[in-house]
Amino acid sequence: MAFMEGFIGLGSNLGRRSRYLRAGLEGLRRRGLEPLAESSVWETEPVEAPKGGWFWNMAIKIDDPRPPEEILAILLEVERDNGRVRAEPNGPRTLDLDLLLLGDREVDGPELQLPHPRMWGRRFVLEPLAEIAPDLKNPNTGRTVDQERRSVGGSAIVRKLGRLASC
Ligand code: PH2
Ligand code: MG
Ligand code: MG
Repeated sequence: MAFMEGFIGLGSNLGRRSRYLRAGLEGLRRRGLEPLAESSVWETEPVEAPKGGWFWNMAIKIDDPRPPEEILAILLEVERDNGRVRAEPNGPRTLDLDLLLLGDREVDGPELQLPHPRMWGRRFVLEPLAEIAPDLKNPNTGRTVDQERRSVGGSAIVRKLGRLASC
């Protein structure tokens, strides 16, 4: 199995957000998903998640030979280890780990879609991702992450906080 570069979006809007992001990265590392690049942390207004507080979002790059379903299983396990409870759609969460892209893999299943179908319209995904992968292409439009970031609509507020280590 060839190694494939992939990107994971992290989010937290419940409890000590810095703690959950740190614990999430540590959980991924322990399972061999080493973050090869790490964006800043961004504080972001909730989008279609009316019940919770503001999010901390970030993105990381990985390079891994495992199939997407196996990577997804790891993400769900690390979420569960960090107290994630799925009580309702888009409810408040200690830790959300979303596989955004994995090489050129296209997946359209009930549990996993790649590229992540909603990522291109979300500033809370594109701002952090553009820090670590500005030239990556959206296969649907041929536009880069940075171009998509600059033209993404919506008025959701995002604010760059800095590196997780200093948050
Ligand atoms: N995640 C969602 C829904 N809404 N809003 C922000 N700001 N950040 C998120 O990570 C987020 C969201 C579904 O996972
Ligand atoms: Mg999500
Ligand atoms: Mg998720």
